[in-house]
Amino acid sequence: MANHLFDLVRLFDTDPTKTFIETEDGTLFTYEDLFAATGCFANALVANGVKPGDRVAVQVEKSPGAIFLYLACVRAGAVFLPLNTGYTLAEIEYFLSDAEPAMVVCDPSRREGVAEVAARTGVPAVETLGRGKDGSLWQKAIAEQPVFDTVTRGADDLAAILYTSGTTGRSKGAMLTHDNLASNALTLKDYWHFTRDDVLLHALPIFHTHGLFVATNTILMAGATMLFLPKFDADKVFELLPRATTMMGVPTFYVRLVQDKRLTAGATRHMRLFISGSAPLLAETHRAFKEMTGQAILERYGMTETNMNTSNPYDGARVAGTVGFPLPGVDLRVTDPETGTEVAKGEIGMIEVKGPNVFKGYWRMPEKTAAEFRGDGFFITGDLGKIDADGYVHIVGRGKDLVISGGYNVYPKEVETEIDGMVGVFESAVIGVPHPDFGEGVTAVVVATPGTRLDEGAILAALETRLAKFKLPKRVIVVDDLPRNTMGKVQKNVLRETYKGIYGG
Ligand code: MCA
Ligand code: AMP
Repeated sequence: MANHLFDLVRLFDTDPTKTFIETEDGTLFTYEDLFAATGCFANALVANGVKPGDRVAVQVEKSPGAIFLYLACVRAGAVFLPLNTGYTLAEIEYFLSDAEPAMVVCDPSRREGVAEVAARTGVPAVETLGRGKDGSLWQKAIAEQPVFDTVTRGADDLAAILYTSGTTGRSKGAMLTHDNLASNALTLKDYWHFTRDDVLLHALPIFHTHGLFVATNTILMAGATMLFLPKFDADKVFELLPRATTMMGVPTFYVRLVQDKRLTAGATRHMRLFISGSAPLLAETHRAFKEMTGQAILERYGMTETNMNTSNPYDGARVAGTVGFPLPGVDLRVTDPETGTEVAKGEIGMIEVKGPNVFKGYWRMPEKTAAEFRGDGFFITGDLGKIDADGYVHIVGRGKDLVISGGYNVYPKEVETEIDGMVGVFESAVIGVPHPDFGEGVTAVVVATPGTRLDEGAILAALETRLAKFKLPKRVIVVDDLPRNTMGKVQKNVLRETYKGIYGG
């Protein structure tokens, strides 16, 4: 039967013993293993109540099993809903109540807490999946047959929901269809010249677009191999690099690599491609990498809602500080944010995109969805940019109040809401300022209520139970008052200027 996305993964028919994933300890999973394991997992999902269209929420450590679970959801016609492993139970509770999944899968160590949240939010099934073949879902999958009648799914059916925070209010679930994922992966495979001979050094997390769709789906389409590291670790990267042909990373990966003496032309000569995205790659990092290795990092630009929109060319100049050209099939324009009219070439405005890569809308939020699309179907990204005379897209800023720290998005509003709710806090403003490792460092500027003394450590300790670690401010600065304009609005640009040097570099 036809399954729009899974039908594109064909290698288990033609070259079943080809390695799909090799883990750190040298364990190999072939394309044949992928087919069998996804069949077993899909049978286990169905046997435990998952029906086509149901959401399956997954907060597990990075492992081949987690990838098999993603593909099993695709095969079973379910909607995969991955969650950052850093999210606290308080954060998980919102996702479960909003998405109403039929099953939540968590790490065995978190079972107790997640089961309580699942009970409160009415999620009927709780399963666990560990890094090895441990956890209740693995056990159930092992007991199942690998033969599974893959469920029919069309181009427009949902394959995944990825939550992305909003500048106001709660996180929104971006609904991604089979064709959103399939079309983008096929485009990237061709644009970046991925073939079966490629070996991707995979050190990204797999609960976001970058590590899951850009990396894994592209590899699947090419029938190539991934060397799977649990996380970015420079020692391990240098150990595995000789066996890789390509690597994808967020700018922090490259910032760390250029500080390492092991990064040389010799160590990277066999590599055909280094790709960066998720946050701006500083031109100085691009130049340093080129000087040390002779290789020009290829920078591309995307969003959870849109997959990848633009890329520097494979052949041709990869220009530092730009994100390249719109990908084939993607329409990109720059408009006046107020009126929506296209601005002249070279002028700065709002980046808008349209194409098969663009999501179907936010889960159960028709008004929010409508507000972010123009009448002619273009999606308003919230990124400010321009197109230069040679056609390269530059991202020059953000029209949205967002901090990107080490490739993770942090919405100031969410952190401010938590801080403002604390006893003794009058108000707060959360900003991003330059950070030598993470690109931007989340920073809180806080005003105490009269007669109260605030303590940085106490604020951080209280936040820790509520928010994932990457969202925690690297510094909390207590001030007497916040700068405001004549309209009474907090001037975050003034704060960013005042504190721009606090992390050095
Ligand atoms: C870890 N910490 C962080 C971050 N990561 N703090 C702020 N920002 C972060 N990104 C915390 C840790 O909890 C720890 O806290 C302290 O900082 C230092 O940790 P360290 O060991 O240095 O960090 P790490 O474990 O090496 O992680 C850094 C990392 C990682 C490798 C950059 O964050 C990462 O893999 N980021 C990739 C994110 C990503 O894949 N984004 C793609 C989103 P403590 O010391 O208190 O314990 S998809 C997307 O954006 C779109 C679609 C796109 O275009 O791709
Ligand atoms: P996310 O919500 O995690 O999908 O993050 C998407 C946002 O990351 C985009 O809207 C951009 O602001 C930012 N982004 C992704 N890639 C790049 C890049 N190469 N340069 C600058 N910003 C980027």
